[in-house]
Amino acid sequence: MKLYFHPLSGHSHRARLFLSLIGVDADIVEVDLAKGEHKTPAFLALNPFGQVPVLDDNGVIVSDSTAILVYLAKTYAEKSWLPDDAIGAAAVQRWLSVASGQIAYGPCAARLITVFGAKFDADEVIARAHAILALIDAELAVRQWIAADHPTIADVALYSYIARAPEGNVDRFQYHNVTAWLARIEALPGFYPFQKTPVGIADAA
Ligand SMILES: N[C@@H](CCC(=O)N[C@@H](CS)C(=O)NCC(=O)O)C(=O)O
Repeated sequence: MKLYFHPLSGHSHRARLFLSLIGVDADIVEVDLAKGEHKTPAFLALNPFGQVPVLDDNGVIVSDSTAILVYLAKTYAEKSWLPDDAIGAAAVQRWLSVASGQIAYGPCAARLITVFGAKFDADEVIARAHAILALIDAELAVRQWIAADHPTIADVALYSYIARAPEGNVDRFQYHNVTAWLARIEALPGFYPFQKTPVGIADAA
């Protein structure tokens, strides 16, 4: 199995974190985004969207971080990571949508400004980040994990960009339930950290 990956990509980190949590080995293939390797014909043949991450499981090609989490959960993980029943699966999907929506347009976008020089309106994306963090903080006031009474791929999908939100000048330290939940994820056996970048506000949790 191969994971096409970039070390500063939170989308890539989600996939790598889950592989590690479920104890599945993969060859990590670093894609040089700065050199445009993700837009070469060879890479576009793997993922026409020209983005990392991409998983190649012995010829089964899966792109998109949350699709990769679903594929890995269904193929290699205990069912608890992605429950089969309608209510449990819908609860997880609810938060995978947030990972691809409000998180991508909030804390992920804020970090793209400071880490990759993206030309977004910082005030706008930081405000979006606070809106979704406040909502998640309220959800976590009444339970330990975001989509169930145990960890699921929804927690994995949300983790990376929330953990590194301060790099995008998003002060997440006021969200105490979020801080406790991040620590619970970091305490899971097999946790794999997301590389830090020395930008944004100090990591003073
Ligand atoms: N929806 C995709 C988004 C992936 C994504 O935005 N990847 C970024 C790196 S974090 C990328 O490859 N950007 C290069 C580009 O879009 O040209 C996913 O969840 O995997």
